[in-house]
Amino acid sequence: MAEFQEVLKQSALHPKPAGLCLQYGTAGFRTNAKQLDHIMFRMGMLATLRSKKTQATIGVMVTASHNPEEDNGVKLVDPMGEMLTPAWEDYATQLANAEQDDLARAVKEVIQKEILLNQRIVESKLETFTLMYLYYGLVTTPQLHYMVWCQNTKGKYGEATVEGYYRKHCQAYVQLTKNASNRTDDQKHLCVDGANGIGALKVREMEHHLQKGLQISLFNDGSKGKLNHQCGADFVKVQQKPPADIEINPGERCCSFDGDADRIVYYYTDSDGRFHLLDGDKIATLISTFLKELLTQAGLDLNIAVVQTAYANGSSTLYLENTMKVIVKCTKTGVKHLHHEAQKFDIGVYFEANGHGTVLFSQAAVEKIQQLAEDANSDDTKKRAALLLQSTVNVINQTVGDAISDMLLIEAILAVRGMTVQQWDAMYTDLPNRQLKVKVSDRRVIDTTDAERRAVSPAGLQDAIDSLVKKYRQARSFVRPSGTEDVVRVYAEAETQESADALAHEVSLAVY
Ligand code: NG1
Ligand code: ZN
Repeated sequence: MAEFQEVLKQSALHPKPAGLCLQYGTAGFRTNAKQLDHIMFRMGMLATLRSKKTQATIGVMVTASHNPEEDNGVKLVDPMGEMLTPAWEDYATQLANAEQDDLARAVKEVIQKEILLNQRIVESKLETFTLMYLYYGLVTTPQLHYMVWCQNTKGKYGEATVEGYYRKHCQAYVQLTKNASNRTDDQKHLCVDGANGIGALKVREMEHHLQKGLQISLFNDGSKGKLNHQCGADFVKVQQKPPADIEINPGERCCSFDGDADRIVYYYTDSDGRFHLLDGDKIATLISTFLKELLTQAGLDLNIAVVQTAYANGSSTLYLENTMKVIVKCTKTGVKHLHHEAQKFDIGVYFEANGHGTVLFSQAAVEKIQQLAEDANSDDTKKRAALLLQSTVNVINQTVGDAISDMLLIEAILAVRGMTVQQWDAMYTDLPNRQLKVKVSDRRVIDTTDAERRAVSPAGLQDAIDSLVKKYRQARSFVRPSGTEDVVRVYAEAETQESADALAHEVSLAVY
């Protein structure tokens, strides 16, 4: 395999620890940074091959998202800004785990299966696989997804620069909030916890584009604390408390990003010091309610669905189905599953309870909205609704969940509807819930079905969960192996916090 001499020489400089086996999961590769040198090199190779296959720009994102500072990770972004297609996730795993003397074969297999069919061509062209690359430096994960999409649509969606990203999203925010009258400084004020990650830097960079339409107090901006340590969206969601070292005044609207700014959760404390979390489910409810109202005002016949996972609070699902009367779908955990389901509707709002999510508008929906916005004969109410819908399409990052663009949309909705965070919170009351992690010797023995809501193996586990759930009112519980950590996750909700805690604990014991 003379044609691989250079690749093999370079790869030997990034040796794979013997026996180490990693899998490309829902979050790409993610583990302690010390174990990832060979992975970074090999994912560079795979990105080149993927770019050759698709004849398009591919993104490579290096991040460990909400994980602790000592971790790192890498994932590839496909041409339309979406997650890497499943068949290529397998190639990623194969390349990652090939020993050095088997690497040439693993690379060749991808080339033969996906790019060139003729063996002779393989041998003559391999050395010409060069990579043209653009280095964006420090950006949020959603900014990279956005730029990949812009690159591949030749600027139709927006300009493929960080400045282009700010302009597009902030202009839409300014347009939307023009419809909010007499906002006080208090209403414009928002506390943002940047998780000591990239989102903090980018919010600072973006602020002047908002034309004073949002006044941000930034915490955990990376100047002293550790990345994701006692702060950030994951900490706030799982611990159900505000980030440490933040002074929050009662009633003040706050939000937390995760380390790479693709998740967001909101919260406030009330006058009794009680903490109120507004997670991905509350965000999806706020957004879908707003969109449904606008569709009604515009007289547009477009279907709208909310896509959730098993982690969605039971109250949110009931509220959406029974009160809001929107279609609700449940998929497996992992944004690619939610994204895929949301694409089936005119408007698909998808959010994981942890705050990762966005809104997708079909091409047909965008065209209908545009037509109405430009229709000289439509009445004022219809036209206003169509213009608001149009700005909503532009404020949201449709490639992937994006803390910054979600924040802009949420802030704009609250402003347009003249709604406080307390009124938003009061849309429905969350059932108390608890999430736990259980360490087991092999988490893969747990297999699930029904969008992960029921365990099919090991035998007897689901029966045990069912009988525990029966002990409590309004209770629900499920277990699933994590795709990003070596643990089994346990979720429980019930009428009271004590019951949810007890149920989660008892189910954890059943998992051992
Ligand atoms: P795992 O570790 O498979 O539970 C976590 C999140 C997912 C998703 C991925 C990717 C929960 C319960 N799980 O997956 O929703 O965001 O990380 O980052 O929040
Ligand atoms: Zn993230």
